[in-house]
Amino acid sequence: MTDTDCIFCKIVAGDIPSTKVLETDRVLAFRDLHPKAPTHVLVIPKEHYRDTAALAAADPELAGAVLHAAAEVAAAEGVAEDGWRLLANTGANGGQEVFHVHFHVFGGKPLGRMLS
Ligand code: DGP
Repeated sequence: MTDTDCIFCKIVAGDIPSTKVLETDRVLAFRDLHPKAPTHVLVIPKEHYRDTAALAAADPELAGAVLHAAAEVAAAEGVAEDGWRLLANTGANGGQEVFHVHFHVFGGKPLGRMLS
């Protein structure tokens, strides 16, 4: 399942270049174009789902595979021990700009607290 107008589907297809850090048969991780931390990687399912809710409803196993890949990325980037952040902006109020579900992996510096 792909969306011909989707930037991340084009990255999966290789039509838009990206710096890949991890790839499995169903999951891709690549560096964010505008990094907000020393490690800033996007982890996506190769199949197109618009957001976290759609992915979780349609394919919980794939959602788990994406989560597993995010932890592998953190370990491979060397940020697992010091800590890292996983973020999924969801929908307009959540600040989502690209409507192909993705998880941001941030690390490599103290990230501060979002909630206090
Ligand atoms: P979000 O607000 O959660 O939808 O963030 C989308 C992220 O996607 C944003 O941090 C920038 C990144 N991004 C957008 N277009 C591209 C692209 O073509 N390549 C890469 N590597 N990242 C992109």
